[in-house]
Amino acid sequence: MSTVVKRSLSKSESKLVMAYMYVAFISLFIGATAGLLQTLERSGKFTLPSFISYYQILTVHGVILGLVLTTFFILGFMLSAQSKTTGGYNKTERLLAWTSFYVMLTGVIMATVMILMNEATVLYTFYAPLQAHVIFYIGLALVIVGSWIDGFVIFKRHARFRKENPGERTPLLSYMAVITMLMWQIASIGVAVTVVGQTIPWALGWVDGINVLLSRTLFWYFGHPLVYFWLLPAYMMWYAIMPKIIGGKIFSDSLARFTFILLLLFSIPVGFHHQLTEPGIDPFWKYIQVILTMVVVVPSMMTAFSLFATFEARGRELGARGLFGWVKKLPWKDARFFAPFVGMLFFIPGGAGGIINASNQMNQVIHNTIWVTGHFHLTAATSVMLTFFGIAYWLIPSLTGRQYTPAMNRLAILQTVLWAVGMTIMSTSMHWQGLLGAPRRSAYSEYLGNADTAAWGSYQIAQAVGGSILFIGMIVMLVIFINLAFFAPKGSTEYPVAKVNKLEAQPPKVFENWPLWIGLTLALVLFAYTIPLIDIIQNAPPGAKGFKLW
Ligand code: HAS
Repeated sequence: MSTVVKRSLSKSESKLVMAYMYVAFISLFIGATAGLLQTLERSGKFTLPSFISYYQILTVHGVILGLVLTTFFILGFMLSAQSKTTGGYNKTERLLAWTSFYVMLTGVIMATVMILMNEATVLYTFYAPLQAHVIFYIGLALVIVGSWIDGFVIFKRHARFRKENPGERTPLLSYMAVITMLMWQIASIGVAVTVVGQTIPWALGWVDGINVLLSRTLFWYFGHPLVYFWLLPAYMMWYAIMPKIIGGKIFSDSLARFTFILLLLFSIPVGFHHQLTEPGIDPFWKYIQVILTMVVVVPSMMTAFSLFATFEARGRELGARGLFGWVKKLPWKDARFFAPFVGMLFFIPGGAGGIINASNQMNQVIHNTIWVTGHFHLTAATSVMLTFFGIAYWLIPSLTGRQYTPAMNRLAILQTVLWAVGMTIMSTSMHWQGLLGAPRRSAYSEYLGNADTAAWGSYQIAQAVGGSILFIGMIVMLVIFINLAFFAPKGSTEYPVAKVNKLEAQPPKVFENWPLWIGLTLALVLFAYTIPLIDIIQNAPPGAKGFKLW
């Protein structure tokens, strides 16, 4: 009997999305291997070979995981979700998406070669006055410009859907992809300005100075929305795909759209919460941006509420009783549910840590300590990554026309457990060691001879243990990916998209009023940044004025 091979997208679009996925999973391997080496070096028990420096490895880890894996996975996933729910791309849109892919890939290769040649050991934030080879900066600029092209594909397809289906509700996943890319485009202008206007001329020797504070401020104008660029696709999965996996319905389509609007408005004007300890920025504007940071916590709280409601409603539908009876009714043995769910659980302490970070006085305690590294390993490396892994379990076989087999599902459950255990050990010890004052981004967090630092060594060993478990988890993930891409039995796997509750009214028309939301976003950005930026430029020290304004 022949098996029916059915892809969730057309063959050409499956190929397109898979191209993004290959880059993402190769990046996972390179970046996570660098991570293992870091934890081993920090443990004080291993020494890297003399031709590799700790900071070079740390740059590989940050750039390849934080910028390359995420960007390729996210764009691939969003293209797939939009194509699935709008009815596919036309030839021009596909061509543009391929152009975007190749522009980004060229940039990645340029940046990676420079890092490997030790010409760009500047970490993923490439703070001046650390200086890299100009090819590294041009490479990063290409990644950004390439991603913009995909953004335009997503905007264009959404607009085409509205034109072709007047009066109809736009698909939720397409709407969310538009918001994510709008946020990304507006935010990445900051990093593009600093790279093109400041860093490249400086790296080429055209100017002999750089306004460091300005470059850091433009970086963090982009840096916080960058972390939301990682989070929003996970939210897309939690809101619009997870309900289908558990057999339920979207709790509220309008609430989900409203959450994304709030995330667009408030994700950008908050970069100063990464610069609370930096001199040269007026405390009043730091205070304003801390308030805005607390505002951007609200849509995440709304998301938590919405998810609880989705789970509870489904549990009760299946006959659950009592306050928490619904927990038992969730499909614990299905890794497509289990992996993202564990990601959500980790987001509770991860989010709480973020609120601590953003609270000015507490930030003085944890800033530049390894606590911060613990924070983003909970949020980005667990909540987001486990969700991305959970997506990969069905997305890859659905694109390659293969089956998600029970054997792979068991391996995926094991992967989730390994990741959760490894991350609990590593991240908890990072948080504790950070509270004891251990610095981040340093290979030298050794015992310094006083009571506080006496315990550092044991925390570092715990981090190496956690890091090693994570490394095994990464290998298991790659085994699953390779199996689902090339070896799983031919067949079909569902691309799960949840339906809206029939009783729910149409979302308010104003949600599609893009000039309004873009205008409000820009207004908030101008409010939060205009005066401090003028201040930073006007009061720059003489050496920082190499390039007149910059
Ligand atoms: Fe952060 C530093 C503040 C979220 C990533 N953050 C970083 C850095 C990274 C990062 C990479 O204010 C380091 C950058 C560097 O290299 O220097 N962060 C926040 C705040 C939030 C936050 C307020 N961060 C994230 C997310 C990230 C991320 C998300 C990646 C994806 N962060 C900071 C600050 C710093 C910082 C300061 C600078 C520190 C310094 O001094 O350097 C918030 O958005 C968090 C809101 C989240 C919540 C949680 C909601 C919970 C949900 C799950 C529900 C669970 C369910 C399941 C339903 C309020 C949605 C439960 C079921 C049961 C049965 C129980």
